[in-house]
This record gives sequence, C-alpha cells and structure tokens, in this order.
Amino acid sequence: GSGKFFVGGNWKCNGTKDSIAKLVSDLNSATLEADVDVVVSPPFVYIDQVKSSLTDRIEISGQNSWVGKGGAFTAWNSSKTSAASGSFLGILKGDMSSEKRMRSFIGKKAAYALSEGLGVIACIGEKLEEREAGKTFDVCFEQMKAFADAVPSWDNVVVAYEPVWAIGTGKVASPQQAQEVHVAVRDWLKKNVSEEVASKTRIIYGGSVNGGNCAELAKQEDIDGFLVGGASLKGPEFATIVNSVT
Ligand code: G2H
Repeated sequence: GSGKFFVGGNWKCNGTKDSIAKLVSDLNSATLEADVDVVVSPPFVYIDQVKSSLTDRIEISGQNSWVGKGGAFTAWNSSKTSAASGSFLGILKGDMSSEKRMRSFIGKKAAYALSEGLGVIACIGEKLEEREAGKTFDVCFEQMKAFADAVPSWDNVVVAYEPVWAIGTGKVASPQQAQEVHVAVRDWLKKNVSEEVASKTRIIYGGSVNGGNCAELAKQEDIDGFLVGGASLKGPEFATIVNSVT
C-alpha cells in the first residue's frame, strides 16, 4: 500500500445530539492503532458538538461543500464553514459517472477546497449496469480525469473507490474486485499524473465495509484504508476497522 492507512467514517445524515454524544464517548475510549489516519464526518450541524468533545486523535471533516466562495446558495455550506470549525477534509462525491458537467463541478469543488487548505476525499465508482457492461475502468478513469484536470496537487487528496452498487447495500466488493480497481486507478495516476503521485496517493475502499469484512480487504496490496458509512456509527466496530491495518 501507499502511505499511512487512512480510515474515514462518514456519518452521513445520521444522529441526534444524544446519539452523537454516545458515539463520541465510545470513540474517545477506543484504542486506535497509532499508524492510522482517522477522520470522521458528522452532519454539519453537529460539527461544533463533535469538535468540542472528540479526542484530538481523530480529525473532523465536512461531508461536502459549495464549489467556491460562500454566497446565496441555499442549503449549501462553504468549505470555510468546515475549515472554521476545525475540520480539514471534505468528502466530495455525487453522481460523477453520467454527466461531464457534473464531473467538472466536483473537480472544481476539490480544487477550491484544496485552495482553502482543506484535504479532500475524492470519490469515484461505477454503477451496477456499468460494471455489468464491462465499463468499470473507463468510468473510474473518467472520474479520475475530472479531478486530475482540476487539482493543482495531489498532496492532500485521498481517492476513495466506492462502487455505487456496494454503497449502503450490504453488498461488499470482494477483496479481488476492489484490489483490481485500485491497481488500475494507481496505474492511471502513474500514466496520467506521475509515478510519484501514483505511489504516494492513498486509494481507500468504501462500500458496506464492516467489522467482519475489513480484515480480508485490508490485506490487499493496494487498499490503503476505508471509507465507512453504516459501520462508522458504532464506535467499537469502527475501531475494529481502523485497527484492521496490516
Ligand atoms: C459508502 C460507504 C461510505 P456504507 O462507500 O460512504 O457507506 O459503508 O454504508 O456502504
């Protein structure tokens, strides 16, 4: 693998003040491998609560941000909003696969977040029908290109491979399926960006990762960590995933 193992917990649109207080206290008392970068993404409205109660061992991230400077954009948050509350990573995703316009929008978001000093988790991944049509690599490469065209540097970018068919469905990619795409994406970086970026960039896997399947996935050479949704809402299970680094 490349660099430090990286595990992100995307809490998505979950939680109440009370359930988040419990999750934070479980995370605070968990033992986490020293050699792993750990980041959680609470819903924006809870970022302050989490920031004031969560151990410094775990970093905080927003889940998304507006594409540029803030303004009259109803229901969006600016990347400054998450930066000001101490978080540094944005998870940038969306329906990347179909529309070129959408892909370049997400590329611009990544570039803007980086320019504001935030790190970025750049998500890519194919839909089921694209996989079945044998287009997995093409789709992922096109999405990689949207980021590569927009970002001036890959230093603060983590790539997350999240096959759409595995997100929140309980259907996890097999270790071989994930490894195959991770290798192809690393190879794409080598050919289209540079050898150095290819070897340094963490490529993490997301899609129904849990305490039971993380160990096998983590053994794969090119899986450098995980982006975890559902299982990140349970402190002890999330700790198991963090500690699956091999
Ligand atoms: C999707 C993942 C993290 P879940 O990749 O966003 O969610 O683990 O619930 O499939």
